[in-house]
Amino acid sequence: AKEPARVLVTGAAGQIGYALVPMIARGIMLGLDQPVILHMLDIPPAAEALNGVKMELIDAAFPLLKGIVATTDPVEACSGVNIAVMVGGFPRKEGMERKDVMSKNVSIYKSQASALEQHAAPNCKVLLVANPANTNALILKEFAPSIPEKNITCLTRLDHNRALGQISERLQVPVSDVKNVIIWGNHSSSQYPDVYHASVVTGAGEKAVRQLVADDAWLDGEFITTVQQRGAAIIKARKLSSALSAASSACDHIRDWVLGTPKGTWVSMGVYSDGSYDVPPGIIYSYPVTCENGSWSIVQGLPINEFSRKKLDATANELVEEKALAYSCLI
Ligand code: NAX
Repeated sequence: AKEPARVLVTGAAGQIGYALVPMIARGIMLGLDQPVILHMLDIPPAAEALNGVKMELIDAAFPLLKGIVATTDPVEACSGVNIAVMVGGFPRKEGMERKDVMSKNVSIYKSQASALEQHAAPNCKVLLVANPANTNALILKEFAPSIPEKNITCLTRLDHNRALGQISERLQVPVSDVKNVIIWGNHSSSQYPDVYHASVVTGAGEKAVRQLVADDAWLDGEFITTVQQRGAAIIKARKLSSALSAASSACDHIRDWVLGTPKGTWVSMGVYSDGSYDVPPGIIYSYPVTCENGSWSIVQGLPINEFSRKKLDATANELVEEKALAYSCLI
């Protein structure tokens, strides 16, 4: 039998945490043959709720769940973890300035970076979910210099899955037959959901999404804005932000990263930019990636037309600005 993997979820008493921890305990993230020990971190005001989540995990009697650490101490939470899913953060409240929210999250991710760097297992893989996800991941990277930069990523898989979902609905094909959409850039409304390289698997081979949809106005307009604004649409409908889809996508992100992407398929991940596709290096930017043997590589050589170029640049510019804002909070 495999040794249990230790998986940290921060913000575990929150809504995404509540949806995510049972998925992990059921083997959806790391596989049905992989035992897990869940580490759950939250802040003292949420300690009682966190304990309630722990009680429910015990009550669910998950066969793969070999242990639970529920704590408000970041050092205890980070000790020996192989995977860290960072969901805890400071939400933007009405009337708050962008800089104030940034400043709170910068200080959270600065200190959690140190806890991870000092106490996580070597080669721990980190997924930042809390917003601003890309920039929080960048701060974590900066303050955890001994964690390889390839191990620090942020979640844009939810946006990727939303794009697959919109194409599936439009073409009335199963979502599992749609592949190779791309989310470029920031997990914000400046992101660019790109279907120029996407296809649908049919009985007669793969067909280009653009050809099948055959409606450029929709693809270049409403499709893009629907994916960009989907988070807001969920809040409007549910009076709460996305949780089950966010949790499920976080599992997809880690599963594909650890176990590999299927041949011929890529996924979107926010990763440290090396300048690929003329994106400025030194920001966490969402790219198309394939994964093998526990590591990702950016898909290279996709042609980028003028329409896409502008959108790749606009979302990169926003990330460069966010980075400057985050750094101004450090002084
Ligand atoms: P909730 O407010 O329900 O939960 C957040 C939890 O984090 C709370 O229990 C809170 O006590 C805890 N927390 C706060 N500061 C902490 C700290 N320093 N250490 C540990 N825990 C801390 O929010 P929820 O709906 O679960 O969303 C969590 C985060 O995910 C938010 O930042 C949200 O914006 C972000 N999202 C990111 C998405 C993505 O695709 N990247 C999509 C979904 C989601 O909106």
